Amino acid sequence: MKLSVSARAVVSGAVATAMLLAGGAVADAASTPPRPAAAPDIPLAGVKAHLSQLQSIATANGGNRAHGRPGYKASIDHIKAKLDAAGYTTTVQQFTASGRTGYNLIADWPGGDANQVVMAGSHLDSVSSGPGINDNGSGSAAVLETALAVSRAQYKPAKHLRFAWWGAEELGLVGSRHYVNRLATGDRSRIGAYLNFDMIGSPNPGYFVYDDDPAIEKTFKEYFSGLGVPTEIETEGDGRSDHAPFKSAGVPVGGLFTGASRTKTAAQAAKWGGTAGRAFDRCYHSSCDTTANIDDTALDRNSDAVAYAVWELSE
Ligand code: DTR
Ligand code: CA
Ligand code: ZN
Ligand code: ZN
Repeated sequence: MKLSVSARAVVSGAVATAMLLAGGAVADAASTPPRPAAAPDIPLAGVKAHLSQLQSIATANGGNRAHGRPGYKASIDHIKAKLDAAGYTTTVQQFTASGRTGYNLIADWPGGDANQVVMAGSHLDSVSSGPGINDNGSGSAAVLETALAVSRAQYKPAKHLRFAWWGAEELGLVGSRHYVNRLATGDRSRIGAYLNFDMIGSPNPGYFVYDDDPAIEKTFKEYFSGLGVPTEIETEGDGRSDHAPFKSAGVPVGGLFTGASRTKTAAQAAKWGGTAGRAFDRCYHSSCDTTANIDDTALDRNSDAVAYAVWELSE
């Protein structure tokens, strides 16, 4: 999906070309500084390939990717290998929850100002009752494909980029809280933004933006208004995902969500399509949260919005 920013870049490029063809001088570089590279269009096929791999991991490991189960560690190993091959510096952070070892995966993109860190994260664990493809393969896959797009573009943002996949969210935000609690005070204050993606491909989707840090919220809203897609403020569960520990520590947070067990209203179906009177995700925390439980359009739009925000907030 094309963005207003890239559209502007195309227009200004066309104007510069026209001026050159006409023999006129190109506008003074000091008065028209070049815009930083626009965010790429994240390929839906890439995001869906990650979801298929997470589904296969669950299927091979008793049908889930839950904390303390083999499918969780296999998910971590799988994502880590892709990030390592793409040039990330990865760290696996261990913790204990309910008597079992849990893991967070942190991936730093080398470069950028270490005093200004932009983070994007998603929980990678499922509940034990299913493979967790919308909750939260969707966020995990979109964040992974955005990280890989950073590498493909060899993006050199002014700020430092860090991506994270959290363990044991389903046990009560255990992994993300562990990470935040372990950060030195100085490192905490260096994180200028934490973006959270938990359930962004719901089969009967809504387009919800967290009503939190104003600059982050504005960035997401700007992306969706460029697509002509109306958004609503997320109200299904303030503080029910991994942004909460960051917010409590004073880090500016934001994120996206397409809805869980709450029912889509007639007004919401009128503006977004889908089925009124039905849950946004009827397979929430169930065995049917498989690769069939994804709306491709919602997953594509939200994945593109992840990349848009990462690019816009880090330049
Ligand atoms: N934390 C989720 C589900 C969830 C419910 N409401 C919200 C709002 C924003 C993000 C996520 C959620 C889970 O993992 O079950
Ligand atoms: Ca896309
Ligand atoms: Zn969940
Ligand atoms: Zn979740």
